[in-house]
Amino acid sequence: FHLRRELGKALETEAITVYYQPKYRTSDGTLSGAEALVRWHHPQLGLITPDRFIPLAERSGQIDQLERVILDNVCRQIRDWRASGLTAPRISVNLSAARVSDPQLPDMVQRHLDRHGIEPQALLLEITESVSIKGMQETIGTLERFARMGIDVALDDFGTGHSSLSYLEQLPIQQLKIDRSFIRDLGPAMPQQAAIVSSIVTLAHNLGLDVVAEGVETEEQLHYVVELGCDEMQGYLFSRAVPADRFERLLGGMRYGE
Ligand code: G
Ligand code: G
Ligand code: MN
Ligand code: NA
Repeated sequence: FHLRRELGKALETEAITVYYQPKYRTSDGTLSGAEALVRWHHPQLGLITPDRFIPLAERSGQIDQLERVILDNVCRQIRDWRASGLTAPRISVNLSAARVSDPQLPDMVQRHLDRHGIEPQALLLEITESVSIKGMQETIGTLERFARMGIDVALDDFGTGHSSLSYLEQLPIQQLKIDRSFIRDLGPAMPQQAAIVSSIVTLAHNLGLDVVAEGVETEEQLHYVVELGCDEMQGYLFSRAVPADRFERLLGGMRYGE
């Protein structure tokens, strides 16, 4: 298979779909949002995960089109949920690091919101720490546009990049997602790990940012992220990313564990 050509075909059809992974408030276990995670259903190859095709799309120049398809999918889904009487929580959409410095991006997002009659606050955008230093001024400009539009931005995978602290100070963002590698090792055997997470939470809160713990897989990790003051949490302990029709079942106001 020529994956690039196959992706081109997929972008013209219904083969690209979006799964949703729920996020919960640590304070009361209620649903706070969901992260949109793209999936590609190939007729012969089966389910292809984004680690395989996002980098490909970035190299091949198909990322713009892929991003439009994902945003259209998410905005349409929010509209459909509302039409059937469901209240969708805020949906986080990942933006490719390669695209964040693009000055056209805010207009593209606004067009999708308008097309489906969705207000900007229904979305949250996730950017990764690997946004290039080279495009830093452009990135700041783009994020300021999003802020004026009323769309919050999260810094994803926090702690894995190289310039975390200078980014935090410069980027106009509202949320910080602690990378799952920090959550994985939380436990009595590794008190240093709790110290690191605790420091990140304090730093973020002092900067006025909300903190999301990613990759919570065990009850013990859950205990730690609550104790350490994270505001929201997400991970396999609660749910993997699931198709929209399965995510819908969570929209009735249920708490984790109920
Ligand atoms: O969904 P999964 O856990 O397999 O995601 C693997 C990687 O692909 C993660 O780094 C995730 O951020 C990225 N990814 C998933 N969905 C999207 C998307 O819609 N856009 C972008 N740019 N990246 C995504
Ligand atoms: O890079 P980003 O943080 O957007 O990546 C999200 C990825 O993390 C998705 O591939 C998603 O499936 C994965 N993920 C979500 N929760 C967990 C978890 O609890 N454990 C692990 N190992 N991966 C997770
Ligand atoms: Mn993410
Ligand atoms: Na992440």
